[in-house]
Amino acid sequence: MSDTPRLQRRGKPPAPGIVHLGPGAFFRAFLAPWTDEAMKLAGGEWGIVAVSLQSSGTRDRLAPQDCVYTAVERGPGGDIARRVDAITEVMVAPEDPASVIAKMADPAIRIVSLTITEKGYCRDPQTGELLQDHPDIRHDLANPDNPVSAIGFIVAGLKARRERNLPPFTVLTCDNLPMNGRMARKVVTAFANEIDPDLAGWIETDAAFPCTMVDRITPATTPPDIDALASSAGYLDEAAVIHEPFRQWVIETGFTAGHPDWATAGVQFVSNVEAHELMKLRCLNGTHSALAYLGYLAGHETIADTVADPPFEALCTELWQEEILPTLETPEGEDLPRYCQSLMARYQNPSIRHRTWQIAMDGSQKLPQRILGTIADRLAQGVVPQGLCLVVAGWIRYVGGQDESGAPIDVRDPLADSLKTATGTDDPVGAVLAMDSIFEPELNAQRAFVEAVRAAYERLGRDGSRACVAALTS
Ligand code: CS2
Repeated sequence: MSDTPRLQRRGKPPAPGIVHLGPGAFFRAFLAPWTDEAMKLAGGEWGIVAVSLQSSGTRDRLAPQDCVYTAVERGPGGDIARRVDAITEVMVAPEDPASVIAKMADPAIRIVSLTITEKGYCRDPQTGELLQDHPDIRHDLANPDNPVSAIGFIVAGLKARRERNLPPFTVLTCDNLPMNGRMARKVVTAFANEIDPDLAGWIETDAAFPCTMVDRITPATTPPDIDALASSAGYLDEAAVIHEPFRQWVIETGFTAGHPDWATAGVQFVSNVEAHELMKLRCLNGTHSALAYLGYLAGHETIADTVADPPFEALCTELWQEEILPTLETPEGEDLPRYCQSLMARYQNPSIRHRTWQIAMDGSQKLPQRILGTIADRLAQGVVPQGLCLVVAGWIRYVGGQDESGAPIDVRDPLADSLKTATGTDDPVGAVLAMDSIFEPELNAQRAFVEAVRAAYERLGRDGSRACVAALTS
């Protein structure tokens, strides 16, 4: 494809209004196209300055094409490619942190949005408290004007705005965490309090952290995806992203200084997003993680492959009907059984190759909100949710680092080392469940839960994942 011309911008880029931290594939398949559409439909100066907190890869791919790229919607019937013009610039924070802070303190910037994944918040996954001894947080508390973490940058940007008598920007988190805005407010304020309690007070009273529910399945882009786009579109786009047709974004109202007219492009604004978030985290992300661990162990590469195997399709139905839906309130405008049916259709989309390995990453950060809260609620209703206990056992097998054929698993998780050590002891289940940054002590104190996970772990070792799933759903 070396002679294919590179994608180029037509016309002028929009004026910036947003700084976005974490410009990975999900951002490029979701927030950026949605903002692009809102500007194209309703106007407004909401161009996005994208900031990579770690590597220069995204900048190196986007800069040679004027920050324009293609979002490819991949439905069962084929692809629809759309150009996204909303990104104005990509900055690489470690190369020049002061310029990133200066950009956040620019009066034109009214929103700082985030897709930094669960672990980017440097919080205890179970309590939500800021991890003061996280290496990045320790670094940033000692060097607040030269930060490395998203939290350090947000506080430095807010501090610079306060010094310039500017209103704070709105912090808009778009990560899959329950009450993600409240959680971001908590870690940002805790950090600010360590360096300047007055600043923390100003953030507490004046800044806005709306909660959001975000949803669009976005598998990692592969080199064949880039080649296929080059053949069909006639240009090379190294920053292209692939996504499913479905998307849903529910945002709480209350921004400090306005926002793009996202509603024109189909975003829902509500006064409280909690019921939507729980529905999505428990129904979608909960079964996604279930399919990721149990599917991977059974040798399935993608979600579509996994649900094409009948016991795994039945597993989802069982989890939704018997274990998850009884813990949920119906959010306004939703129908839970219909929502779950539509999830199954999305998982079955054969054109989306969403790898079980990709979803299995960072389980220590994901399990509490996807699986463990549901288990706790179901136990409180007097029922031991055997399916979700099997998922926890599957995850413990997975982080043990060996699949059912004896091959090593490339486990990616901030707690991978501790998990590996725990699974190597005489009592792997007991040792993992004792990790109190993941498991609430109240949950561990419930004998029925511990016994169910232990029994499922034994069965998985003896019979294998597929047989365990088949036995559960027969
Ligand atoms: C997935 C999510 O990778 C994962 O953990 O469960 O990224 C999922 O695809 C999105 O939340 C869908 O909106």
